[in-house]
Amino acid sequence: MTHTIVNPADETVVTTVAAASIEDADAAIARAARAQREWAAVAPADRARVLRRFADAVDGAVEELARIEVRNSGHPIGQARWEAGHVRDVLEYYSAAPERLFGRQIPVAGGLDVTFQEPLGVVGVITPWNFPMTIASWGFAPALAAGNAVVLKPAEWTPLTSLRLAELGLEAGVPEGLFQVIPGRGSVVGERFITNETVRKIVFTGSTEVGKHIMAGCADQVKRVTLELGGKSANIVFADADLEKAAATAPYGVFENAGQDCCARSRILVERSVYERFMELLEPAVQGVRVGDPMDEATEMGPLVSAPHLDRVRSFVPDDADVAFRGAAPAGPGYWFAPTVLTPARDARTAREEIFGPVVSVFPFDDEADAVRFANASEYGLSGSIFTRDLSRGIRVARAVESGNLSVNSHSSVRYATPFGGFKQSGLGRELGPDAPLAFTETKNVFLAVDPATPVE
Ligand code: TAP
Repeated sequence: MTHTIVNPADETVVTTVAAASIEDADAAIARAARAQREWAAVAPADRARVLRRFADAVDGAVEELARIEVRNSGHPIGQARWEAGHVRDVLEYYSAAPERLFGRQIPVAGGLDVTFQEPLGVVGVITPWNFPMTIASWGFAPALAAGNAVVLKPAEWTPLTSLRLAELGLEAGVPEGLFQVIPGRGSVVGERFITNETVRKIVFTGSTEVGKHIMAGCADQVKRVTLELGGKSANIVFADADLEKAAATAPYGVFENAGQDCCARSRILVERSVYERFMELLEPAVQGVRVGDPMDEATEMGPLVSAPHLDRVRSFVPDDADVAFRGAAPAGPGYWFAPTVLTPARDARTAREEIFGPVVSVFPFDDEADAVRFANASEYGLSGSIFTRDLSRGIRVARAVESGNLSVNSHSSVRYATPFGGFKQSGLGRELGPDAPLAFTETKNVFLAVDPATPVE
């Protein structure tokens, strides 16, 4: 079986990719298990060296990877270059980990007690289509650094950069079989990661629905799992904020990657006393978002990833939707959807469900308590922003919002050196940051009995 890859900007066929069967997945997992045993025995400094060479190979291929992502996913070229550079940075960051996976020495009676961080074995990474290569690297880089092998199943729509990354790894000296990309259907290859006992952990990024299914399936073998799922994050703008800055940046907090971002601030909460003024400032900011050809260096937003996804996003904006204003989008072929600002009721479907497209809803709020209550009135809790000039309020609200990644007076979410993940149904566990390799290890405790010393006179 094959899968046809379509360029979302013009609907031309890019290539076809063979879809793996259950047997293919099993064979890859068996190869990974063999490679892992040898990798775990490689000296830490040598493992580190291989990862640094892998990072160098990615660095040399930033432009190539970016151009692949533009054709496969429709990402603007500037954004795609950032993504490829981020993969390099993630590899570089975790190349330090093999030599720093410290155990502990714990004082006990009768001997010496030490802990070891042992690799899990084979790790299955399942990625979504929205940020194919960056999210892949959050799984494979720390997993390899901790001594594991990785089998990676990319989303069917967007396998191309992951396939190229596996080739770059091999060219850089990653041992054969240690990092394999297995394109195929979620219901075939992804399911096999759940049922194959050699896979000891699944790192899944995707929808909450599939995440719950994977978690339930993993329970059968008590398989380890990390989940990065959906979001419906709030951007809270207080009356004392720099309103010009808040309005100018709000579109980029939600429309980046055409809103196909789990961290999209898709609910803007504005203090009632400045609501009208904020909307006046937001309109030109939304209309100023440059939507168009992803290969144009000036483009800020490209198309949606696929025709089915375009249909899904459209379903949230029917003809009678409360549209306040819209930006522009090209006509003609491609899966285009103009940035759209809605003013729905707080309990509307658009206010509650993740749209994963360039659609944002704006709501007035009365005071700090009301803002926090509404921000938290969601089953999700992934990210969010707070705009205020009051430092104490910024800290208070950041502590009160039930979310894994918050930023005050900016929309920053992802840095490879800081932990990333969700509260509530946005996920389980954390990726990135200094502790990520530990999530790919088991702690082993070893006690060595020491004969008591003969008393010295
Ligand atoms: P999903 O439909 O959940 O797909 C994600 C991945 O899971 C794909 O590779 C998919 O394969 C695979 N899959 C589907 N069914 C499976 C099964 N039964 N067993 C194992 N794997 C299976 O999500 P999506 O539509 O690609 O991505 C959008 C969602 O991801 C959004 O909800 C978004 O919020 C979330 N997301 C979250 C984050 C973080 S970090 N929290 C980051 C990005 C995206 P196929 O491609 O073959 O369907």
